[in-house]
Amino acid sequence: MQKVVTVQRHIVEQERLYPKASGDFTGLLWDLTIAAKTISREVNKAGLADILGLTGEKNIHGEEVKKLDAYANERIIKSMEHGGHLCIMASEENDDVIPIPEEFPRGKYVLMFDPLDGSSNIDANVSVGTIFSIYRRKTTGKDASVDDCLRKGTEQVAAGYIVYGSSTMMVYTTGQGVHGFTLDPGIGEFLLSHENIRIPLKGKTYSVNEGNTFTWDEGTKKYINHLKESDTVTGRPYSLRYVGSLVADFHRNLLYGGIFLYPADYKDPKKPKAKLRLLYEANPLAFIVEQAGGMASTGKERILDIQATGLHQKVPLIIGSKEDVLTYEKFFNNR
Ligand code: P6P
Repeated sequence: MQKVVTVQRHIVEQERLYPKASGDFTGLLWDLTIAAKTISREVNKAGLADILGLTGEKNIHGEEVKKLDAYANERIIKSMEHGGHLCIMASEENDDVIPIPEEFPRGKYVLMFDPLDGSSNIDANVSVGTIFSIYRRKTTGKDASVDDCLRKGTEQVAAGYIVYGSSTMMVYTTGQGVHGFTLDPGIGEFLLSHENIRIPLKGKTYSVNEGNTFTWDEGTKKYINHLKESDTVTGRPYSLRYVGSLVADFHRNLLYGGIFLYPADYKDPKKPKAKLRLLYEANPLAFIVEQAGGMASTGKERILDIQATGLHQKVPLIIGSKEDVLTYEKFFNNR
């Protein structure tokens, strides 16, 4: 019988790899799993409860905030702010950083997250997800600041996501490989189901919104056309798989191999416009994919090497199987 390993036990075992670990980090990840279970419960009954539909508010990106977005955001903040593990937080749903209230102890970690990515799909019961990224505090003194958030992705100490789909799965890395846990609703525990995930070197599917083709640069257009020509080895062109929910598209490519692309919009060649956010979408997924043997690039540079200059900074994201991303880079840079 396969050993039953809960995510809590796995985190403790991961902590033992760091002799100097204080347990602070373990507590932080544990608190995050509580928030994940609570959000999963609400997402799974969203169709029944009156939490579908819009709050009537818009977030910093001008996107309609759905009730479940707001609920997930609030849930994570309330679950994380009192544990004494964090010095500051940042969320896709909040314009500015989220300080730790005066009444709670501060810790040495920074948490940035997208509470419910892909939420425009919620009403259609399409998979959505939470994405998180964790750093050690950089500044000193009483209060942390936005400078603790504007980092390079290579400084992350952990990253992960929870995908609320046919089942709820939590996938995370602390730099010791990538591990997946499936929620057993019967016992309310995330159980190890995908130990040491490795992404295939080359995939057979690509994920991109082809409706944006007219906005792409020439290199991207040529790359996508290349994928549609029959492959000399398999004799088959790549298949298009696009959910329109980043976590769902990424998760499928992580397990099966493939490439996800959200290129910049080059309608104005002098001012290319990206959509996905660096700090709480591209960076955490880039950390995960590299730990699984894959690659994440803007087309020009490694995602994890980018020095963040804004909380909600956007970047082009090309992520997945290493050989596929390398081939994209050749087309994008006309090599
Ligand atoms: P488009 C969802 O709103 C999201 O941020 C990601 O989850 C997803 O990958 C992307 O936008 C989809 O964007 O322009 O194809 O609808």
